[in-house]
Amino acid sequence: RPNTTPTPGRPGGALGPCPDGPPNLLGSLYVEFRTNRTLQDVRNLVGPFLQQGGRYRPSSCVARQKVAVIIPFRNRYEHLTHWLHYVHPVLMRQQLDYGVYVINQDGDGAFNRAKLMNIGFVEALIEYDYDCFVFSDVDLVPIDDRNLYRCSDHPRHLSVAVDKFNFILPYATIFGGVSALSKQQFLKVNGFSNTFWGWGGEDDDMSQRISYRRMFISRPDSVTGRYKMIQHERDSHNDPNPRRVQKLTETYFNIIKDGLSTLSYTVREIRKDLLYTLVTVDNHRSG
Ligand code: UDH
Ligand code: NGS
Repeated sequence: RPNTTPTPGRPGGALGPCPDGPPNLLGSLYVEFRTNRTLQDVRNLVGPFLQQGGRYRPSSCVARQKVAVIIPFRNRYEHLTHWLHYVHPVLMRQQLDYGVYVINQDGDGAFNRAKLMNIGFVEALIEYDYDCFVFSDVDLVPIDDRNLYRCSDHPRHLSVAVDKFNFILPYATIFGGVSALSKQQFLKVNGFSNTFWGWGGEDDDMSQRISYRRMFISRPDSVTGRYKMIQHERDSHNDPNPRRVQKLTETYFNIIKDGLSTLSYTVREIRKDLLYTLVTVDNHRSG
């Protein structure tokens, strides 16, 4: 019988590939946000397994994918602390070779979630040869670790059953919250639009880019795809964008002229915490 288990001690010292199904998953998880947590608490808990910048790779096998987790961010450290506390251990159990990139919008101009995610894609690739990109809101924590943070044959929507929507997908084409695209898939759609300032629509624009480029949205089932959202009020400088619905009628014509190909920004600072890489950027409102 062929030996299919990955063996650390292969001839020449080379590690075997990790199994397709990670063996140490727990399934459904208990998650709560009442406990006060500090970044130092989380460093003490998961830090010993990480490299600076929130980097990890399994020690016993070669990960199947190199995954950059990109979080669009401004002024949400309390949420980030919960996220790091819960999600690092999940990603470790999933045996990913991964890094966490928090893309922090500098200043108090209108927030631009999608542009920050484009910036995360570019900045992560400068650092390492990632082949998969998971884009995650900072307030969404998976409550089932079988929801693998990796890429598939088609762009994948991971946050399909969120508690705030009573664990039901609100509409069929939704692509917000947490999503995963391979490098190839992301390049094929020219990334996200850079021109959605304020709340709403940027994820629907991506959903349309995906279908215009003849791809589909793949999803886990609604048990595996469960999430808890950290409750919060609307942030300042992120009011609903009054142009968002009109803009969605223009996606088809804008794919090639608005996205990675036209991305313009200035990196203000890159700081390595043990738990994440913080990239603070000026995202050029005129761009
Ligand atoms: N984000 C920040 N800082 C901001 C705005 C947004 O970090 O100031 C990021 C963060 O990752 C967040 C994501 O962008 O998870 C999406 O923004 P959001 O949480 O504002 O979007 P959501 O649709 O909430 O979750 C909209 C406001 C709902 C108000 C409900 C009041 N009861
Ligand atoms: C849609 C928004 C999306 C948003 C989704 C869920 O209406 O950007 O609601 O939002 N599209 C438009 O506004 C065009 S949520 O309830 O999670 O805040 O992701």
